[in-house]
Amino acid sequence: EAGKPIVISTWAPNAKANAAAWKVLAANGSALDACEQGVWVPEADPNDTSVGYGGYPDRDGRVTVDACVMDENGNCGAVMCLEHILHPVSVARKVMEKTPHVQLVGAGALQFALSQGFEKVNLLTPESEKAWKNWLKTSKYDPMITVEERTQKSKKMLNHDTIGMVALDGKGNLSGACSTSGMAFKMAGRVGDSPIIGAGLFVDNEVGAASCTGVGEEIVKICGAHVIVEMMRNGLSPEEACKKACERIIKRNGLEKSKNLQAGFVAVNKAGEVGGYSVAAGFNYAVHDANGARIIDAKHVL
Ligand code: SD4
Repeated sequence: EAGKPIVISTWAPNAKANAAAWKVLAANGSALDACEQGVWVPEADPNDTSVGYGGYPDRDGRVTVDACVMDENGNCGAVMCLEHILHPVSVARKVMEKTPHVQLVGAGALQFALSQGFEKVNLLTPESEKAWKNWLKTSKYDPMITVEERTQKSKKMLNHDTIGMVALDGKGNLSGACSTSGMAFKMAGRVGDSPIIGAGLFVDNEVGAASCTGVGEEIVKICGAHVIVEMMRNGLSPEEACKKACERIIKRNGLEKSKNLQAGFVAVNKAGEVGGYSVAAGFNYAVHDANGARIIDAKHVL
């Protein structure tokens, strides 16, 4: 059947994550396993400064990570503001599978991870520490630097490459995962959309799945991923649904303020159709299916 299996992720560099996910899907593995193993790739990549190892720290110099998973039965798990763990997505999965809870944060999340055999590691690379020390000179929090045009100006890709991945497997089941180190130089304790079920990720096995990237505060305010799945339920295509979510963000903020923010969404439906959309120019996404891998420049509202 065309369109199945298929995986879609936020941002072009996550084509590498899709390739890992595709291996699982092509071997008739589950969408959940595919998404977990796909997300491992940027989590371990020191050059991805928005996810896991090598992620930019908060303003106090601590790398804190957020991740979640959701499966075809509507089960979900999340960790927030977790330190010292290389694969937060897998801790999120353990929260889903081994605890009566959905979300664990901070010290409790770390305690749980260690109890499950995860190793304590240092996620701050010398490069990210250097970027932080450089940032300290001005200490100006700038969540606006999220699109490639603007990052070219500043010559630094600050809040880029968070992974939101959703997949449809060979059995026709949907799952997803999302992982990030959050906005660079955020306040200590800050959590964005990425580990929030309904905001950074949502899966409904009857309809579709969605995930996203961008200024998390804006995505939380519209329940981004959930609203996209509900709009697909009402008949919109993945691309149309992602566009509507962008329009909601713009409507809330007004045109002027919206020009300074970015949010990018990706979605897949039960038929294996995929799509994405962003508020501003500069967002792209990666797709992998039986026809191979491709990068798509998302349409944007502004
Ligand atoms: C957050 N949505 O923590 C994330 C940031 C992000 O690429 O997507 N960066 O708000």
